[in-house]
Amino acid sequence: MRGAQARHLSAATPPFEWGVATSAYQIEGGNDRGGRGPSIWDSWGPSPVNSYELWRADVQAMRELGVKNYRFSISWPRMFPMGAGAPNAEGVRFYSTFIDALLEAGITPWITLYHFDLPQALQDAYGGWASARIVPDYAAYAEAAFRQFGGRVKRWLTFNEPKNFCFLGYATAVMAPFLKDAGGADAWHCTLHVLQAHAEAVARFRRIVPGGKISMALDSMWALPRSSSAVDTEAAQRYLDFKLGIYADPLWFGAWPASVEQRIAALPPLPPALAARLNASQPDFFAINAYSSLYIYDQANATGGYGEGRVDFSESYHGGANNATLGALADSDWLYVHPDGMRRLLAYVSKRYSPAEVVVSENGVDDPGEAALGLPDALRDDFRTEFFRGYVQAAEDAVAQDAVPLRYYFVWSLLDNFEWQMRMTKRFGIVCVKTMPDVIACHLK
Ligand code: GBH
Repeated sequence: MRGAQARHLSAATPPFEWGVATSAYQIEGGNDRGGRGPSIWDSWGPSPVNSYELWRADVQAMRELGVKNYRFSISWPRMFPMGAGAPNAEGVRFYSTFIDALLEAGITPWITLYHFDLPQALQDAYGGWASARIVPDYAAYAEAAFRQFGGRVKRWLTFNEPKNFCFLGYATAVMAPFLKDAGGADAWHCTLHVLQAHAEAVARFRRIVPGGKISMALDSMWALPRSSSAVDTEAAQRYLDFKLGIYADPLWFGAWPASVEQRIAALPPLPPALAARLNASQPDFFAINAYSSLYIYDQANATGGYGEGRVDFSESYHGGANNATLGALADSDWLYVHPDGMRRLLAYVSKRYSPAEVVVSENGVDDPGEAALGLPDALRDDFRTEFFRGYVQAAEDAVAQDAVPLRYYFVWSLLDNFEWQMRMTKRFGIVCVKTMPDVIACHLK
């Protein structure tokens, strides 16, 4: 446990409940255990974190932290090794036992159904999220999870950050399945299929889990116009449309953002039946992963389509001199410490979408240079403590001054974990995980 951090968290008495978050692929390990099938991330590298065996220690860490909510994800290939067909009884049992342990510890489980780890079989069979064939397979998986766990688990997220797995996975080859498509058609189709799969899942959820609450965890940086000019201000709004609105607008308004519709030739139309369905069953809360901000300026001569990271006809100063004025740079090169950006993002989503509840489904930081530190230096958490001091204050201000109905705030992450394409080089845990030579939670030593 990182002592200073734990004290800070438990000392705060904010007007919202605390939670901590993780995802299956990032912490479970055990890729070949318990009948799990391969996922699209397996070949990039297995997570050396071993919650598949050490989950009792995770529950114990949460008890010590005093958090009352845990957001974790189910591994689709652990539930359905081939993605579809018969569920894997051992996988079902693993999550069922874990849920019971959480409830016994007084911790409310929040399940994310899809946090990037597609069964490899479905990528191989039809190209994963680029194909409409994913929709019934996802719906069957979701239905099985609702039936197995919905009696005990009332808070659900259908997806985590679809923009990242659609665009980084199917256009720019940064994340699995590492496909490149300069035209971007597959990423836009992925986006449509995510919305369709979400609608199918929510329809089942309403029948199977009455009284449950469901949403989708979206993410965006907060967009600051580089200047106060009208074109830069509009460019910043376009950034939000393209990063957040492409999911949030269909979910809450049943329509693509107009700025996107006008600019993206590859954008599939939103079928009227889907729009009607989304309208009829809006999310029960707005879930937002909020980390950082960036400066945006208008890119007058952008030509269109998804290319060179310029999906939005604007360009950021990502990692550039301007962004440095936001605040300190964390270990990840995109994460500048900028609490005010989270406050503005929270105010923006509550004003634009008027949700009954807002949930910060992820917020956290990696400590500069930490992966290279040995114990006990890695346990000194001054940077992270300062980060949370600022962001918690920003969240409190959003509630008190901007009337944001923020009810839950999840820290990313409970544990150091496998940070996707960065593997173990970035450490977001408020509980340290020692990975060499043995995987063991540091505080257990
Ligand atoms: C979340 O991703 C994930 O849900 C989680 O799994 C991950 O471990 C955690 O945060 C920490 O990274 O190109 O300028 O838009 C957030 C990942 C970070 C991915 C920002 C896109 C790109 C910045 N996102 N990143 S930018």
